[in-house]
Amino acid sequence: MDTIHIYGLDIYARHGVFPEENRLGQRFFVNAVLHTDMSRAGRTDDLEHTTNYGEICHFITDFLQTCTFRLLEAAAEQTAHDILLGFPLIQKVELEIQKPSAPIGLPLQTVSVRITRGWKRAYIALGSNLGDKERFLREAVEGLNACPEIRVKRCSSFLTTAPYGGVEQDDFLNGAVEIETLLTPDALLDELHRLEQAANRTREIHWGPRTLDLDILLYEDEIIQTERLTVPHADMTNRDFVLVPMAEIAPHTIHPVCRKTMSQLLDELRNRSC
Ligand code: A4P
Ligand code: MG
Repeated sequence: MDTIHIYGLDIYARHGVFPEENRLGQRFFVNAVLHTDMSRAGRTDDLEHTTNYGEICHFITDFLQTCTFRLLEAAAEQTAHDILLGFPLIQKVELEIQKPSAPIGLPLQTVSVRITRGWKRAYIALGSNLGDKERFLREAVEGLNACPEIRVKRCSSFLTTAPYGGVEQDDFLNGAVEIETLLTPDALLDELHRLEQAANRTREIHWGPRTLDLDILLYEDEIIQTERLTVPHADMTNRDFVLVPMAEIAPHTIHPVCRKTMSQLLDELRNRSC
């Protein structure tokens, strides 16, 4: 991806763990690399289609002068987060904050922290088999999009599916969405649980009826195995109600464990069940 580079933005601010640093302030220098697609701006010569680096410099300066952080880590994290939220064309930011006058009692040229943050692509499965199923799915998509740290990019058609998993219950309405998010997988799961609760979801029977079920199918090409989270979703390759909507919105996306595309996985599942 194309990049805009900012070097040595000179900012007088008050970050540090010592009270004198917060009172007196000192100089900080910021370097930033902004990842953004510049081809449209390149073709049209129109500032509308790119991110104005002057605005970004003012934004970083205002932000670091308005807030006071103890740690450079926090200053960098919050600045990167707010750049990504405030400038929608920027997909990824590399940010370095240098503190050349850090009071460590020794001469040093500079000390700095450098972080890389960006929008991550993830896929969420949607399911409902209680009440007004379509409304629950629609509101879930709207609820995801209403979270500032989530952007819904694509939504599959909703399909009616027979219950899977041996519990006798009503048919499901299923779908899948592609999102971009600034949330970590863990924080994304919290957000999905919040939306499930907003739909009055109760957890009574495992695999039983529910107003809304939101599962993380994929998060970039990460493989995650913790107590709370298995990604890719452990059973997705056996479920046509997952693979059909995934093959619709992301046919070429590769499952990071099987190394096969969603279309291939759906074909294989269909051949298995013949
Ligand atoms: N968890 C682990 N990995 C994940 C992940 N990738 N995404 C943990 C979301 N959650 C994940 O889930 C239990 C716990 O799984 C979570 O607290 C989380 O820490 P839950 O939603 O509370 O319980 P559940 O939904 O009863 O269990 P589970 O395993 O999520 O069930 P599934 O797999 O969602 O299956 N038939 C059809 N046709 N359509 C359906 O949508 N859904 C189910 C439920 C059964 N049959 C179905 C359908
Ligand atoms: Mg679930």
